[in-house]
Amino acid sequence: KESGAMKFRRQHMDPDSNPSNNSNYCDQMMRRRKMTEGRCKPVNTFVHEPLVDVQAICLQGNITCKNGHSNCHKSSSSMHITECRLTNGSRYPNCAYRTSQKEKQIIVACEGNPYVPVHFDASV
Ligand code: T3P
Repeated sequence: KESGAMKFRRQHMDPDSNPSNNSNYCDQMMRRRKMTEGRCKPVNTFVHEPLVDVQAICLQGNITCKNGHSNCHKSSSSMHITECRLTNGSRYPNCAYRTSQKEKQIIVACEGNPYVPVHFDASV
């Protein structure tokens, strides 16, 4: 079965690619990473940094998550990310996304032992 840590890596980690000039990145990746099955996931962020650097966020600034839980952590450095946002006219099963590249600090929720990312809360 897929653990929370595995799900985070599937949905949010893409260390080895830089989508810079590929406007189809989100259409391809959202499908490849199985976020267009059953419904189109409305918003999803991919992080283009080494896994160890993203895991290290769990040891960085502790803050409250959007859901009120206290296990969120904000990266001390900004990170290369791609935000995928469902386009207005897009209807399941034809999930169409806008691809935007950003450099922002990210906030993740961490759980378990080892204490690793299991949810992407926001970028700031
Ligand atoms: P997950 O909990 O599986 O990481 O908030 C609902 C989902 O939207 C959540 O999925 C994370 C995702 N999301 C992003 O990936 N990027 C964002 O900037 C925001 C606000 C949400």
